[in-house]
Amino acid sequence: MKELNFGLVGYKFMGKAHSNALARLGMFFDCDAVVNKKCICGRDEEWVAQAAVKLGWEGYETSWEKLVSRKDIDVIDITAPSNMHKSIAIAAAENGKHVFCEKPLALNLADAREMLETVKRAGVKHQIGFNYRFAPAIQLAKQIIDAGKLGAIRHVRASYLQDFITDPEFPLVWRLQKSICGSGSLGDLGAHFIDLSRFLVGDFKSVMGIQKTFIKSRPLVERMEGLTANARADAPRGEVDVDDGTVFISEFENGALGVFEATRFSAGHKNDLFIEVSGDRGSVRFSFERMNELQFYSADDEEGLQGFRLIQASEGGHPYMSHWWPVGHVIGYEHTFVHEMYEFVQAIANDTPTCPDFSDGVECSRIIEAVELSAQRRAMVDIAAL
Ligand code: SOE
Repeated sequence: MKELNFGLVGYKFMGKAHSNALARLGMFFDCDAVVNKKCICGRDEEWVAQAAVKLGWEGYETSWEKLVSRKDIDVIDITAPSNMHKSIAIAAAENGKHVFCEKPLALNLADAREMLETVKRAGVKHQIGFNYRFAPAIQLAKQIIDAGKLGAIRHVRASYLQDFITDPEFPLVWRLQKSICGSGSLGDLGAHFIDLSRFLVGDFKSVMGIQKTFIKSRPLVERMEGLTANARADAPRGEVDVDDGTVFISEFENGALGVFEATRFSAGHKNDLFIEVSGDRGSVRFSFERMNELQFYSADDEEGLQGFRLIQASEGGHPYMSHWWPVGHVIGYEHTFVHEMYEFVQAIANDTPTCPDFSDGVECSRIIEAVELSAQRRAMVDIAAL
């Protein structure tokens, strides 16, 4: 059987999620290629050496340039901060490696487009980490919509709410610095519901948004792990130059209307991704905090018995579930990463298209940039103009 040697760049939050996904793949899925966790890469030798052992990688590198040029590596998986995506992805593709890249694809639309052009020219497979597409309940929502059960789609409403930076003394982590992350709550959180909306409903036509930075300066960070971080008591402060919160409205190519909210200032909401799609014959509702469930309303149900029904979307032959536990044994956040990796590995092994690929990353960056532009101009922006 074909073997695929992976090289992973990054070993923190997303590095862990991807390492776990690759480790679970062979255990639970019958893939058409064997995945080898060949080499993990990070700048700090002490930390990356520890990560290699803990996350189960055969070896490590401290230079991504070296990693992407290694002959024994077939796939480069990028989980480093966003400002690293472009150089690594382009170098990887030019070295003939298939590329998986975390979202958002790049710091801006121009860079995202350059990445797409490069992977296409190189003829390598490319995929972007919109992991929430791979929750079985979202896949079920897609099946329901594609089967026409909602009728004509009229509305999308989505929000992604977190609260990890509400404390003004929370440090200036890389997610709050434009030169490293490109965009704040919109690019980090909004990217997910922009992608889900495109997946479920179709392309955006126009957008109009407002963005706000509530806390404009924060102490410089000493250490960060996942979404927690600390700063020294006497730490100097730096400027926050991305949005803490963004709201926007949109029109879709199919005529539907959208309402969206991304923020890290919604106290009490830890990782609350919500999306609802309404048509003239029904609605579907998904909340990540109850990710094994999908709510579905159908106007075709018998009169007097109509109402939202709660579907346990991790039963009944729902997408991906037959690979896991006996019926009724629910799954979690980390499984979405296993599912996306499964699709990526199968696409490489069988030379079939990947999805979502870098063109979906470009489309997402296009909408992010359109929302930013509209917030600056205080006006509606047509997506076609970008
Ligand atoms: C941080 O806000 C973050 O980890 C995002 O970067 C992820 O994409 C999201 O899934 C969870 O929150």
